[in-house]
Parts: sequence; C-alpha cells; structure tokens
Amino acid sequence: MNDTALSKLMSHALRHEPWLYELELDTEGWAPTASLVEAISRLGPEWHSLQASDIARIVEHSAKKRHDIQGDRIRAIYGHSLPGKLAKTPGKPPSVLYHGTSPEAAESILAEGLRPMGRQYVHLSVNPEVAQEVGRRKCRRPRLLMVNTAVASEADANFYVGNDQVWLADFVPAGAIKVDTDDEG
Ligand code: HQG
Repeated sequence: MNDTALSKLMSHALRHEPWLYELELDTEGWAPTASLVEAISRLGPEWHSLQASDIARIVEHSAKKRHDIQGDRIRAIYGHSLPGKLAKTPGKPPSVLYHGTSPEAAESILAEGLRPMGRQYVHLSVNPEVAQEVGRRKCRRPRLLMVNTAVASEADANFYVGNDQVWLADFVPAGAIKVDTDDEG
C-alpha cells in the first residue's frame, strides 16, 4: 500500500472535500474512522483491503502530524479549506512564531498582514527550520517572517492550537510581522 497516496486521500477527505467521500464532519472536523476507511476502500481495487490499522499507521508515523485519532473518530489537525469554518481551541502561543513564504508573498504580507488565503486559518510554525520547509513548497529560497504574538494579540489576532509544530490564526496584522534578520535567504 502506498502510504503517501493514502495520506493525501485522508487529507483531501478531511480537509477539503468530505462530501466526495460521503463524510460529514462535525463542528471540530471529526468523522468516524470507519466511514473514512469505507469511503477510501471504495475508490479502487488498490484500496479494497484498506483497514483502520492502515489509517492509524499513517497518523502515528507521519512526521508532520497532520491527523488526529481519538477513539473511533479521526480529523485533520490543520489545512482545512471547507466552506464552514471549523472550531479550533484558542491558546496562548509562544512569543515568536515563524512563517516561510515566497519573496513576492512576503512583500505583500509585510504590507497587509497574513491572511488564510485558500484555507480557513493562517499557518504558523514554532521553529524557523519548519517554516523554511513550508516556504520551500512555494519557491527555492523562501523568505522567513517572524510574528510577535503579543503584538498580534494586542491587535485582536486570535491564536489556536494546531499540533506541537503548528499554530493557527484567523489573521495576523502587518504590525506584528517582520523579516527574520537571521534568515540568510
Ligand atoms: C501566502 C502544508 C500574499 C502565504 C504546509 C502562503 C503547511 C499571502 C500562501 C500548511 C498573504 C498560502 C500550510 C498576503 C498569506 N498576500 N500572500 N496577504 N497572506 N499569504 O499552502 O502556510 O503538507 O495555503 O505566505 O507544510 O504555505 O499540506 O499555506 O504562501 O504546514 O500537511 O499565501 O500546508 O502542510 O499557502 O502552508 P498555503 P502555507 P501539509
């Protein structure tokens, strides 16, 4: 079984288009794991033997901790683009969070703030290396931005718990963002 392909299907179903899998997510994004297994196993012969234990293996072994299993249910932790905004748990973030992006996007972010764009929430990383990695999905030499979360909170930005590497926000005002001067990119 191709674990990367399976992980992508899980993310597609739980982050973007659950209706294509006949899944109904609750207000926090949870769906019954058995329904996800059933939906994916219907997709083609290569998935017919899919078991809940395959899904559990992906969740356990993925370095990025994209999904969460609790009892008999599963959800994507971040990355949603569903029409109805999911409820996230508010939290107090570390004093500095990082965001890696293309130089072009960085310029507009420094002027107008960080917006969720195609997703429900802005994604922020707890460490600069992970943020660089995220930015490399967009370009070879990403720009690294630093968010001062106390300044952002004073300007009414809300932060939400993602996983141990990711924090989420509705929006981050430009006044709380600067270029990381340690960034060699
Ligand atoms: C940019 C992946 C112009 C922002 C990753 C980013 C992450 C602006 C892009 C997770 C802007 C959105 C999320 C503004 C934000 N003007 N551009 N005002 N505000 N942007 O992919 O944060 O592998 O939706 O800089 O690794 O890059 O899927 O978000 O470049 O963890 O699990 O708009 O997705 O995780 O891009 O990545 P994305 P992201 P997975």
